[in-house]
Amino acid sequence: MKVIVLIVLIFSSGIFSKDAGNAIPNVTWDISGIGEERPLKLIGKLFFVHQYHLDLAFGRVNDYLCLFRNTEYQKFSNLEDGVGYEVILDNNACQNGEVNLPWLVVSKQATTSDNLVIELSMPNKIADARLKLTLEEETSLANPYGVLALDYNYLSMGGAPLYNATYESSVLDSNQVQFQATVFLDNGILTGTALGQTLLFYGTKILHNQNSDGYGTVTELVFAPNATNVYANAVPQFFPAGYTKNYPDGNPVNITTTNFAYNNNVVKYETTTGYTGQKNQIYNADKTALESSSPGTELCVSRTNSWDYVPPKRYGVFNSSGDRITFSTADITQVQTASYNYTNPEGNTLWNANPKIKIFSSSWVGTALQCKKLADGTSFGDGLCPGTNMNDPNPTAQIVRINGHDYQNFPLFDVPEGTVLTIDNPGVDGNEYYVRQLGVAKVYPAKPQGDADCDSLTIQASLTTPDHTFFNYPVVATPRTGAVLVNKLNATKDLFSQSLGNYYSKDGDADSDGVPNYLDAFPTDPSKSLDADHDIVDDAEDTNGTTPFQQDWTNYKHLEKAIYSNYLK
Ligand SMILES: [Ca+2]
Ligand SMILES: [Ca+2]
Ligand SMILES: [Ca+2]
Ligand SMILES: [Ca+2]
Repeated sequence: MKVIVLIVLIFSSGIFSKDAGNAIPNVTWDISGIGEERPLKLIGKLFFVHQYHLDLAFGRVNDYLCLFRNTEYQKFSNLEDGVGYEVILDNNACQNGEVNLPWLVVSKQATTSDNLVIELSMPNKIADARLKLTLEEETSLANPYGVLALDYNYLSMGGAPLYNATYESSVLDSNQVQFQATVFLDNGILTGTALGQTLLFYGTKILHNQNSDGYGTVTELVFAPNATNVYANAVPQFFPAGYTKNYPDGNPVNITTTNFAYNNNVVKYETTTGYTGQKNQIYNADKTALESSSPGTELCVSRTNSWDYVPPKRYGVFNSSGDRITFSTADITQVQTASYNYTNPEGNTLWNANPKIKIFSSSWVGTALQCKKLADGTSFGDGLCPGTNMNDPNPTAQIVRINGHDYQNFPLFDVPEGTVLTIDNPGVDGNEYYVRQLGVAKVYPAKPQGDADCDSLTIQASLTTPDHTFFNYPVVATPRTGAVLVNKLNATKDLFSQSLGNYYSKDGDADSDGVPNYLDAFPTDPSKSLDADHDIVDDAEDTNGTTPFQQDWTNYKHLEKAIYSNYLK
């Protein structure tokens, strides 16, 4: 049988925290009384990479292959036609958002020389994820990309596309490995805001020299149909009369092209803004000039030993009912504040004498910003990086190079998971909010100037990246299943407690009703065994139908339209 062995690609998984270790103050909140259906319990954690253009080029496919690997497919391949099995995976361990529901798995491989084909699906009340992996050649040290196709289609149950990705790798006649990917993402699923406002499209191509190094290009198109395009006046040649802003053929509000080169140890990259053709610049220490050493546009990061932090807008703030709070403002004078017992070893001058956390919205929690070294997260000075200021449009975006090392503004500290904040504003004084870390970003360590690995790499001209017609949209049918056969989630230690680590043997019959566990949707109830649509209501009692939801992407393929391509790269 073909097995999914290495999952190397560019970045290795594994996350470790650099949390300052400050004690959680005054945790009086008891979440055990909050129902499992409340958002506090249901919303899963998401994982990001700080250098996110590179992550979209490589990283997510690692995370999905990790899910496939953990299904124990070797044991349960080739069940009857139309029959799959249920697994509960530790999604967080694969850097995926946590859910407490079973994945439905169908694994097939006719003979050891045939392709291994595995489908994952997860119908639920909110959204429906379907993944299909076709593994033709296993990954190896020579070719960490293998020869495979992986598709991920994620719809809301209303049918709106939320996320769509296709990854394909092949070996070219030149013996180079080609890896291509397209990703579509509604940014609302990251920010928790309304869907359809910001749509992201990424196209990636990588050429890998077997047993060696490689290079590639990531194109990012940001579509925001309702937003003002700041470039429309600055570079009017890109915005002819009557231009639209719709995905995929309208004018994006922003376009970037990231070119990179890598070896086993490091990735070197630079980013070009598509409407101006300008490369992103790194500033010198006092920001009086652009950095001139070692092209002041090139960054270089290690592929291992990431550190992590929680971006300010990636929290979840919940009230005592377990719902997200509805308060929202971007106005610093309108925020709600809570006193917070935090030691300030850096003496951060932006952190006032009576330290308070600022709550802007249900996802945005502000601590002070602090200049930190991209190599390891250590602080520089006692506030913002030299030359940056809070009035910048995005004070966390600029990279400043000081004595050959790269620095950026990060949150001074992460508010720990499970912190209860007590609001001290007049009028709402005493309200208690529960804070979760819903997004964790991994920072790959920047290498210092003069690093030999970095200096050995040369960034190549942009490759042509695939457009939206690259998506495959495979039909992944919801299989018939029964009891959970694999359970990787020992959930006693976190918010997701429903699965309790329980699973059943495939051919046993726990309730002696004559239906083996793998076909028994109610393995402990001898009067029930069938649940065709996986809504946990027995077929005989199911009043809202028993036909499984089937995804339909017909209206979202946009194959009659080209993707916007009139930009500089
Ligand atoms: Ca049974
Ligand atoms: Ca039963
Ligand atoms: Ca049912
Ligand atoms: Ca039903």
